[in-house]
Amino acid sequence: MAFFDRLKAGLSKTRNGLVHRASSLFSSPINEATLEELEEILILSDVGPACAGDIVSSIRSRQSRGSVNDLRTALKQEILKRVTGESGLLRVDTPFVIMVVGVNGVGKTTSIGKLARKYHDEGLQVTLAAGDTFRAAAIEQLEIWAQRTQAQFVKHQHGADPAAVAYDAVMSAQARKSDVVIVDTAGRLHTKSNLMEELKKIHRVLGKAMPHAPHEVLLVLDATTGQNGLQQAKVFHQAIGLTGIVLTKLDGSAKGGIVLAIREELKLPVKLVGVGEGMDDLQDFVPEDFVEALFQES
Ligand SMILES: Nc1nc2c(ncn2[C@@H]2O[C@H](COP(=O)(O)OP(=O)(O)OP(=O)(O)O)[C@@H](O)[C@H]2O)c(=O)[nH]1
Ligand SMILES: [Mg+2]
Repeated sequence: MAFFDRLKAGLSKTRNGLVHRASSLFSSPINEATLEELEEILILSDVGPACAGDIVSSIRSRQSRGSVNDLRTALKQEILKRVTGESGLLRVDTPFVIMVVGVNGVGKTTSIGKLARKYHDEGLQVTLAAGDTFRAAAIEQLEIWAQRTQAQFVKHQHGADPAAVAYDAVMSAQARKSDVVIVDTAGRLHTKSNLMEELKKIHRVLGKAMPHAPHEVLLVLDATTGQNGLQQAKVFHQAIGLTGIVLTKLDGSAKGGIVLAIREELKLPVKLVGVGEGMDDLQDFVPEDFVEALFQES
């Protein structure tokens, strides 16, 4: 299946909850009742109350200026306006160092595997760092991905200091002229301050291993958690300074509207989206494609 079709399939639940639910409004006259209903639908798809209110008031004022022809187009434009911006990861240095963080089970390791595969397909040499030294079998899980994607693999034993693993990975990547280093980390609750300190240390040590590293600090968010993910993101962002979001499990979620809330409330770009469990189910977040896929019928 082509990339766009995967995205479209992955967004089907969000499309049902948002665009399909709103479709009865598209053919009715635009008045206060219609706009109120639209606002409710937007809130239900997790764009966040502030953003929903903002979209509706923008359509209302455009309407009063006579610049709205149909509601469907106006909504599409308002959504696009709010997700436009950079997409994907821009490699700025060699090795390009990516640190991946997030709460338990959101899809960090899987996304790293998919990303390694993507870089491998582009002809780049990748080094994976087994920075989750905490969870049983986490090292082995990443090692399997390294084998599948022909990546170099750097590990210490279970229970070792993850910062040391991260440091070694950058050293090893420099020695072997790897293009990309991706550092896995253990899942952690943002409310556990000692675990957040550990992340700060990994971040600091990467900077010692190489100036400007890590170049990307990606927080993986599970789209099915919707608005709850925002609070996680705020705490991670405060602790280590995120550069972007990887939004996974969009395929299992009707809460894809969270993309808008992330942009509006956190001012962080969604850089990659996960739309399934397969190797090819991680894509650069392309705003125009996202909106097109969301609105495309059948
Ligand atoms: N449907 C779907 N499943 C996904 C996606 N991304 C990851 N998963 C699944 O989510 C589950 C957890 O993935 P992991 O990559 O192990 O998550 P993690 O964040 O590394 O977990 P911990 O290391 O335990 O914190 C796996 O079953 C993945 O296949 C996605 O985009 N869509
Ligand atoms: Mg993991």
